[in-house]
Amino acid sequence: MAVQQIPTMCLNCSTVCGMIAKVENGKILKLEGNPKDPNSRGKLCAKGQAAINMAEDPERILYPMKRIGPRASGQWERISWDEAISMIARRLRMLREEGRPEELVLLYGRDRTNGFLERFTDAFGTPNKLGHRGLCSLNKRMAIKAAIGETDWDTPDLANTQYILNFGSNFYEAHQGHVGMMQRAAEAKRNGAYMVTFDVRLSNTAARSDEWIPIFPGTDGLVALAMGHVILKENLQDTTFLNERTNASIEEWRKHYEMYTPEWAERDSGVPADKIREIARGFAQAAPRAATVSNRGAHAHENGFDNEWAIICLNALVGSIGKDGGWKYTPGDVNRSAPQPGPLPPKPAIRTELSHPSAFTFANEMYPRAVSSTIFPYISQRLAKVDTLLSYYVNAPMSWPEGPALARDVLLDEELIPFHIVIDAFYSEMAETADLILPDTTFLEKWDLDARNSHEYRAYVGLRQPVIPPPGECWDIRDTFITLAKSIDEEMAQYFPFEDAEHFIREWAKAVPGGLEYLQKEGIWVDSRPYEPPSPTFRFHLEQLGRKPAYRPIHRHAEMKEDEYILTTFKWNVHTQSRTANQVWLTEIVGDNPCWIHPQAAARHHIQNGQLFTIVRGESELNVKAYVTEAIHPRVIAISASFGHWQYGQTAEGKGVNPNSLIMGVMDEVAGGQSWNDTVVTLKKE
Ligand SMILES: Nc1nc2c(c(=O)[nH]1)N[C@H]1C(S)=C(S)[C@@H](COP(=O)(O)OP(=O)(O)OC[C@H]3O[C@@H](n4cnc5c(=O)[nH]c(N)nc54)[C@H](O)[C@@H]3O)O[C@H]1N2
Ligand SMILES: Nc1nc2c(c(=O)[nH]1)N[C@H]1C(S)=C(S)[C@@H](COP(=O)(O)OP(=O)(O)OC[C@H]3O[C@@H](n4cnc5c(=O)[nH]c(N)nc54)[C@H](O)[C@@H]3O)O[C@H]1N2
Ligand code: SF4
Ligand SMILES: [Mo]
Repeated sequence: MAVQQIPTMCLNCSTVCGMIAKVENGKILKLEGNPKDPNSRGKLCAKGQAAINMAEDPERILYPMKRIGPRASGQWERISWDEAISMIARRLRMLREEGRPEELVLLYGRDRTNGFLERFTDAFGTPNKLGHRGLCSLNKRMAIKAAIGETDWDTPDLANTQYILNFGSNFYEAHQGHVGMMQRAAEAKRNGAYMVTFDVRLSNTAARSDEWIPIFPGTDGLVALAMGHVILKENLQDTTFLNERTNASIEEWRKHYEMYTPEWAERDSGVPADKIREIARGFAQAAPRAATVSNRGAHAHENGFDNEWAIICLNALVGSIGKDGGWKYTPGDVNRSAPQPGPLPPKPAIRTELSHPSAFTFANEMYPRAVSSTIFPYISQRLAKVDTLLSYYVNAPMSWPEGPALARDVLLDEELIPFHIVIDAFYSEMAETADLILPDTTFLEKWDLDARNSHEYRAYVGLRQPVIPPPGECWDIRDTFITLAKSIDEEMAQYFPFEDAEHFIREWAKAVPGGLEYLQKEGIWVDSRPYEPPSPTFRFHLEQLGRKPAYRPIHRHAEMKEDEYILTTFKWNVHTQSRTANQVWLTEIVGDNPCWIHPQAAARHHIQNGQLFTIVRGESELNVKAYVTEAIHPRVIAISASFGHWQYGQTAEGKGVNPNSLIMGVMDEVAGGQSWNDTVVTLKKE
């Protein structure tokens, strides 16, 4: 049989690059980029290419399994899908009949089913659909919402810019869409663009910048405010934009920035005042071809919302918002170009402490159901009542703050969580804690429509389709939910009038010219019309908060002693969250996560490169291997995500450490996003 070329979309991370699978006799020979993808333009990263390892993983879950020993004892019995579905349907029907649908809680990760999970929870009547958002980009999205009223990612026009001012984004390795961003930034640099990166580490993005500026954690917002101060002091602002396109006058802007002097910023951030002046001038002079890029380095802090908001304001100050080469916004939700097939269930009216935590009224109003890292602390404090936890594509014991301790303890407690269903493709640390495991297809065996915010500023829709048949009895998640909904009751079934996943996608794809046939052949449909950019009034003053972006110092940092350090965490270019550690080709490139430590700190504690030492935070301790390097701020130590699995398969097991045992669950009090980069620790050498 000839080699088939089947287009699909990668999901080895949530950048979702267009992909072409070369398949022969049901076996993938190679995965390549799809040149029709407007963002990735035919390129895949190493993780995309290694996804063959994921599909062919010999340790995949192949059948539904029921627990027969205590939780996490690893004792399972294979059952049939019929038995699994009727067991779940019985339990869920009971919750609905007894009028407590909210006791079904869905927890999910970076799944990209684009609305289908919500269809199920809405139809069921539970508002408790909690995702990764609170761990991930919540502070950033809330700031974008504050500034321009939208919640998706910003899409700076990197290809046409002259100045890239990067606060804590590692977009040569991670961000959301590095394959597209890196290409455009490299193009801009070839055309003479200047690039400055603030990062506590010399990331690969910092290394490819004209300047790397090591900054003290959590002070990016202060530096941005000080840059604004310089721009206004030296009259470098776009007065027309400020007066006509923002909800404050130039006088109000000036008044607000008056106190944020570069000298103050230098004291807290360690960035010299003159350097702040120089960058502010360079950025303003390049405007409107000047844009900020920012991500978790700037906003995954307890003051992250304000940091991000202050950074976005720099673009308003120089009038680069919506301009070619400036800071732009495009919606990334595929449902905007291709609405889901109906009938759609109504949104549940009920609110719970999980769906709308009362400590986060502003977040609930701006971005409902996005604060999610509350789930384990709230369940353990009995602020939330759960009967059934349904987990999909998420590995909380690995990836959540205090995951190996708090999340795992809660998951093992049958009183707190009486019934736990895990839908996974692998025996993860989450699956380990389940009562029932349902085998999912990997993304190379499943259906979806997907898209991201477009770097070409044109709407597009891509198809994810099975390129190989699923092994064993793995089911596409849509088949699982369609079958389940029909088994629960008539009322639920009415919102799932589809025979199977393929039928659903065929209906959905009718929203695209040429429908499913076109997408199956080309992989991606690109709208020929350029995207109409929104031009909302830029909000510098936010009514709901009654204030403008501010600097909120992090007290636990201000009070740090000399022998204390800030533990930070980051992502490798060749790994994704908790999902790639069992992919052999990737672990051959990076198969460990030693702790980055500056030579000054290492010398102080008599730690040598490659030696073991202990990181201590309260009662928690973690033994790590030192990677002594000048490529990190002297007051910071850094451990990457993705390692330290105790399940997940033989390749993953025993590799590296999990920093989340040390990282506490602390949220930005305004926006509710987890502060990943603020944990204060001490070091111990035996
Ligand atoms: N230390 C540290 N921790 C972090 C971060 C960090 O930078 N450092 N980043 C945070 C961020 S930004 C995020 S978004 C979260 C994400 O954290 P996770 O919840 O880990 O993210 P996901 O990658 O969505 O979920 C991965 C899990 O889904 C399961 N899985 C993998 N493939 C499949 C599949 O084909 N089907 C199904 N059903 N399941 C599958 C596996 O159990 C895998 O472990 O992590 C956060 N945690
Ligand atoms: N390769 C890869 N790509 C991914 C993912 C992945 O797991 N792997 N996950 C995807 C997801 S879910 C997300 S949310 C994005 C995240 O994308 P990014 O936010 O770009 O990545 P991170 O590594 O979380 O954090 C970025 C940088 O912040 C730095 N940093 C820490 N503290 C500070 C600080 O106080 N100030 C500054 N300026 N920098 C600081 C870290 O050293 C790190 O280099 O990536 C997405 N893409
Ligand atoms: S960035 Fe890499 S892993 Fe992520 S979707 Fe694109 S090719 Fe796949
Ligand atoms: Mo994320």
